[in-house]
Amino acid sequence: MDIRGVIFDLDGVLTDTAEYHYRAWQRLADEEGIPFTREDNEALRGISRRESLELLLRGRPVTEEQVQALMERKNQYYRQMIKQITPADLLPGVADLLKELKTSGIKVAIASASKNARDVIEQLGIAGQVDAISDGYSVTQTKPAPNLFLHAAQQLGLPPSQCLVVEDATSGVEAAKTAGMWVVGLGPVTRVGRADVIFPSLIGLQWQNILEALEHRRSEYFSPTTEN
Ligand code: B16
Ligand code: MG
Repeated sequence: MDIRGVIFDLDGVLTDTAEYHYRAWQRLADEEGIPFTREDNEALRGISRRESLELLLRGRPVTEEQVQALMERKNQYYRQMIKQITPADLLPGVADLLKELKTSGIKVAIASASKNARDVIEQLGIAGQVDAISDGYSVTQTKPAPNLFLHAAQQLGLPPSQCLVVEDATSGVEAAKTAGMWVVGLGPVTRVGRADVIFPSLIGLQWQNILEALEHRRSEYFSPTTEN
């Protein structure tokens, strides 16, 4: 195993904007009288704004003009909320891991489906710590298509097999696997179960811990299995 680059998802991995996306969709749904719960929001994690709206509408007939207006309104609510983001909103464990990756000579990218990713990254104060950013403007097909991660790897100048993705969403894990990359899933198994290794969060996690867990998993993949 020769991992040279780590590609982080943004929303839900580096900061908890996943909560803001949820609140913005919830407000829109409430205003439109559309039933929507925190549980329903799980299916929206990591997918694009347009696909999120389609899921929220559940087949309700809307014109393209209405789609545009609804997406714009949700985005305004979201942008209002992210104005308050500061470096203190980096999730626990992120700052230390970023420092450690830098000193270990590992390249770092952020690959987010969000068109607001660059603003969030600036406000978090980590723009100077990343080698590449791929966002909702970089590709036309976002997660679960592999394009965003492949775009990030290309910017880093690395083949997919030398990249590790850190994701919190089912769609993101799927995208990274399809891209042929190693994946660390953060959160419940029900959400990131297809990842190679799973941790509850980045709290207290060192680069060495991640590499050891991946090595362990790789040896399992290649060990002969016995069938009953
Ligand atoms: P925007 P990620 C994703 O970001 C979010 O998880 C998802 O909820 C959102 O709909 C998508 O970005 C698009 O975001 O509306 O800001 O363009 O998880 O890939 O960092
Ligand atoms: Mg995410």
